[in-house]
Amino acid sequence: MSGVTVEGNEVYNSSSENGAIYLAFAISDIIIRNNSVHDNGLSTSKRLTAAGILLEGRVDAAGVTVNCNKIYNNNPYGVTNEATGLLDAEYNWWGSANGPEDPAATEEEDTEVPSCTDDPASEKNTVPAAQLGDKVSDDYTHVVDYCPWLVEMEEFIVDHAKLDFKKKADDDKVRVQGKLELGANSNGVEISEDVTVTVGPLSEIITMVEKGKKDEKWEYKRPKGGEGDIKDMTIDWKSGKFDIRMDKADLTGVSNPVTISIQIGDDLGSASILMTEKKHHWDYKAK
Ligand SMILES: [Ca+2]
Ligand SMILES: [Ca+2]
Ligand SMILES: [Ca+2]
Repeated sequence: MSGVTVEGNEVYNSSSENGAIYLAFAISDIIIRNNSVHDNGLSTSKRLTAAGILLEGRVDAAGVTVNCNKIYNNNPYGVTNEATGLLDAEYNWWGSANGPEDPAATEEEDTEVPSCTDDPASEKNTVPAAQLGDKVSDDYTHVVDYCPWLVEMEEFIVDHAKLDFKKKADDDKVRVQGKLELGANSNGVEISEDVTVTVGPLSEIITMVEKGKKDEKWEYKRPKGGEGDIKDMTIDWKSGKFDIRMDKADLTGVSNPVTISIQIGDDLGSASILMTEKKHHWDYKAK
């Protein structure tokens, strides 16, 4: 089962003796992204490091990526890499703004992260364990590269959302308006950073440009003839207001409540919105 993308799932309440998501045999080209893997109480009868996501020894760790997932409240481990080599587990939310717990310190330097180094094997999260998220099985030969991790925004509120289901294929429309504010732990945002916008099954990465004075307003406009669902998007940093418009979208498979999120670099704002279902559109207005 190589060449697989595991995306948009909620995985919880597993008591597997391996992993809630378990990768076995010599597989490669596996992308695990935008999933919520949480509250799994794994059995330790077979492995003391059973995990929310576990790579067994034969897997090609370099051929697996685990990014932009929420991995929290998994016991005993959030992510375990039993395979040799480096597992890319950057940009996940670990249930704490301080990142995951990295208990194995053998041969590692006592490096506090972030900022992240280019030597993930030697990184050690030295924040006290009580203030950290899920455990990672990161050691010197079975590396879990978890730095940088996602930091949740202080505020992410959706004021208004509308999904329009059109008859024509790939012509659905989306409008989302709301407010965001970076968290106290954030190291800020840069205009050059990737902005990942997710609305239900739709997810797109864009780069925005400054509009007006520096750090006041960011803007994205789809180029003429350009690809992608997002028609335009603005973030007004003075008021914190954001506005997203999509068209040419395919909302097939959308489920209610709808997850809406904006990720800028390592800063993540996310909300789950229960919408009112009408015949040809879904609506949400904050009270
Ligand atoms: Ca480490
Ligand atoms: Ca890294
Ligand atoms: Ca940042």
